[in-house]
Amino acid sequence: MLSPKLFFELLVEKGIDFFVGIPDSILKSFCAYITDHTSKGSHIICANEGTAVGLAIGYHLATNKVPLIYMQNSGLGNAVNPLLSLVDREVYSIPVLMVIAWRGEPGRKDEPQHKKQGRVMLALMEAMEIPYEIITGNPEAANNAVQKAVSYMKENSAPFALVVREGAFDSYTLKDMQKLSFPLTREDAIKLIIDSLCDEDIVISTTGMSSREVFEYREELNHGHGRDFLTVGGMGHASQIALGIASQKHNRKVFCFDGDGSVIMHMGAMAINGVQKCENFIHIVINNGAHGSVGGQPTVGFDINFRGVAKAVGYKTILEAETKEEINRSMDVLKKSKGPSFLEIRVNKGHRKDLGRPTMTPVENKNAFMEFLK
Ligand SMILES: Cc1ncc(C[n+]2csc(CCOP(=O)(O)OP(=O)(O)O)c2C)c(N)n1
Repeated sequence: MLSPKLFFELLVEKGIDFFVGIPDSILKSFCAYITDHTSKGSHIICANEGTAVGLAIGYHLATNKVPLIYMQNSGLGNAVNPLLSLVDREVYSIPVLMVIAWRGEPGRKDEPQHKKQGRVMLALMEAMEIPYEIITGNPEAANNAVQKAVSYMKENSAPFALVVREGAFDSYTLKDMQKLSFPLTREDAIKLIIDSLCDEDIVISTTGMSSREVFEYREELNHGHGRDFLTVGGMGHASQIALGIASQKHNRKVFCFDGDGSVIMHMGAMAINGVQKCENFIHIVINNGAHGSVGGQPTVGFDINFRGVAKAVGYKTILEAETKEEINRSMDVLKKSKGPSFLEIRVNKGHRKDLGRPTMTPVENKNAFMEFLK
């Protein structure tokens, strides 16, 4: 296996010492190593993979050096536009080194939302005419791949990708882990909210552990799974899915369980949520200040004022909670008030080690959910 330290040093040796991206579980150890071994200004965890490309372009323009952009392959979609319409050789011809985690690689077990993306991943790179090497965990091969990437970028002033296989990196645990002391975890908060919902209430949950926790709690309660739409992929889009439903089902309350990282990823959605004035739309952001589902890398969730944003864009009822009592009180208010409403719940990082995964397929989930909406 490849040591994150060795890989990091290989890059730095070649003058690549500016890192931007969005964390991912396959790159967990590499991301953690970067976080622990770079100064604040040389590692920026971005809003989404597209904005990461923007930052990388700016860095190159200012320094004439090659930036590194890391991402999960599901984030490639966010990055395609700036890659093809700015970075590309036929436009500004910017050398950037992409490190892309290969979820859903054919032949490996993975979740439904990763399978297609994993299968078409290399074809996508080829269609974009971005050359790549695969990082398997063999240190010598990694060295050669980095060497090849650097030579290519130098000669062509164009992007190159290193596609990282699951299990390629040795484990490295984030040292710079911010300790939080909120009374609840995300799962505690989710359970309290679900306990206070009525039978007809609609739930849209965000990508990652949130949806898995919703699924497990419904299982435990014997509620079936029709009341929830699990946004298993498409990180950052849960609130717009919720808004789309709320705008058509005026007599049902629609609760979106969002994450800080997910909201930040497509924060513009909040502006649309605020301005649409859907009275039955309730946006609950469970803020743990981290990309908790993929290794706990920080977000700017505790550095920004989510409630201030909600107010500025026109949400009507805006609440915050940390304790069980505050959540219960907030839910009582939300049930009575006219939306769009916003509740921020601050929680600790972390999840149960034995947390399962949805046992229904996405299509089964969709069918049960559409039946519930009727
Ligand atoms: C476009 C895209 N980029 C990256 C990922 C990988 N990913 C899955 S969950 C997650 C973190 C979500 O963070 P947040 O919304 O704060 O929720 P938390 O996991 O902390 O509960 C990330 C980065 C993804 N699924 N899709």
